[in-house]
Amino acid sequence: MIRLLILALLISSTAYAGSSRDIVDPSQWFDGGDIAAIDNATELSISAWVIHDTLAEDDYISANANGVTDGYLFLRDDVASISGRTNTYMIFVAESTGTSNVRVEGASEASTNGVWTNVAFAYKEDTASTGLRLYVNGVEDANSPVSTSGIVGIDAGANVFLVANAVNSSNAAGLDGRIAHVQVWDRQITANEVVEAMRKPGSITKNLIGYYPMNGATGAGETDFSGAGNDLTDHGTSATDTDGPPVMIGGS
Ligand SMILES: [Ca+2]
Ligand SMILES: [Ca+2]
Ligand SMILES: [Ca+2]
Repeated sequence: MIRLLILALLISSTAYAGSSRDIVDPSQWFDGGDIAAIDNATELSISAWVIHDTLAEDDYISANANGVTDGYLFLRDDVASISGRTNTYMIFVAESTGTSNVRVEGASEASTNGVWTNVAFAYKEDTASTGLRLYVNGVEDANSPVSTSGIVGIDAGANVFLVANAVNSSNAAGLDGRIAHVQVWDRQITANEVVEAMRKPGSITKNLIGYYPMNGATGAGETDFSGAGNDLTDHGTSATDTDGPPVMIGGS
């Protein structure tokens, strides 16, 4: 009985990695520089845990874009521009070689405030039916997937990889809330991998080109734990928060 109790305590003590960055827009965000692996990606996936402090505005999770003409934008969208659905997530991809773009606008009320939520997209260029997928808390959105046929290349040129912002300058569409365990792959990860990466960040290592627990000190940037060396630079002075999402880290 005592042995079981100790085991339970050990498991519970390792099951929650309590840290995140508490970000206030418009003046706090991160950039990872101009990453060739993203510009040249034919496939790309990103997973992040987020909390939104307000539902009154957009909150960018990540972007590497030249406006709306090249690259990708990944955000909490207060009102989706085509469907009109509200309080949702959106992944938008615009090809670099032409003028086509594709998006998934999620279901209304997919995004709530004050609750840890895992959001992920998985993209593969020029792929009929299944080229772009959106997941919320490990479940594919009802409006996903969509075709990426004819979409080739996402190179946004010298524009940098951003976390918690849409552009590399002060922006109210940046994230107002908390963010943790941002993971980036230059591969379209599978539905099972989305769930695995949500529960055990850092565990899906194939093609992982950025992993940011977001547990760094205020002002110190964020180390890339993927091994690819794509560290993030701090903009503003977002606070370190001891609250983190319900994930398992390390040997648990
Ligand atoms: Ca373009
Ligand atoms: Ca770039
Ligand atoms: Ca915002």
